[in-house]
Amino acid sequence: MSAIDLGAFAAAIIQGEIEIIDLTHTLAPEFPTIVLPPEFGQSSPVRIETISRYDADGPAWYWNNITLGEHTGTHLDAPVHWVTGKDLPDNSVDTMPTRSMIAPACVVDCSAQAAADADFLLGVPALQAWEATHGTIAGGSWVLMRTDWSKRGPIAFANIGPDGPHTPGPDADAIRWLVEERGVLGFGTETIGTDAGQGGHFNPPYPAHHYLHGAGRYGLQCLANLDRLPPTGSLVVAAPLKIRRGSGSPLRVLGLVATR
Ligand code: 23J
Ligand code: MN
Repeated sequence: MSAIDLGAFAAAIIQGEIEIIDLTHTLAPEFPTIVLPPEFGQSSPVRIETISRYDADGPAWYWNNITLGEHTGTHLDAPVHWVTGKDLPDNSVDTMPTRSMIAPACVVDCSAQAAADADFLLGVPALQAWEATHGTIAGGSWVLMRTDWSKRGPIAFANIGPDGPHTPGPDADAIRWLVEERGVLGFGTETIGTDAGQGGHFNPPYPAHHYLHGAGRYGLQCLANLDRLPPTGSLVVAAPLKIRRGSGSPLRVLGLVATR
């Protein structure tokens, strides 16, 4: 008998004392895929093609072939995704330490600011204000930026203007501070990237990708239901597909929340 009581943990799940919240969007062709400036390569959208459905191609079975970009739907970014993380050890989804696949989460509610300004940027002062209320962000935590972006329809979700996408995200100082001063495991958003829509114009370009992955940390994008997580105290389960040398992966993300 171990001193750590996993039986009590399992019983709490069975009895509904720990709620398991699905932080994942349904993988489907309708869900927006990131669009980069036209001079760059583009992600495949999601395709789901039926092989058979209890028909001549398979009288008793239903199955599909799927086509996915690594960065489609709710997905994880590994350090190798960015040039700053290209030479780090264990930097792809297949070598991600399993220890990093379950971690506590700090949820920063930016929903009001994002509703007022699609280009809202989360900065260090707002993170320090969050800490004054909820306590210091612990090393090894996910920091999840709640914007309620997941509640938008596809057009408003992508929010593409003539000058590119307009979606909220962290500023460069905030991400560097979370990585260097707080030692976070990663940063998660409800939007299509860990960076703001206009993040390609920041210094450095795409600062969340730059700093997170350069330090061996992770990103989560297109999260859902962050409004159902408390600011502190939840656990996030995020285990990517084991794609050989994969830069990222769609995945099921779960939030565990104690109900008493
Ligand atoms: C490639 C280039 C730039 C960006 C991205 C991918 C993502 O947002 C992603 O899904 O990692 S910003
Ligand atoms: Mn990605």
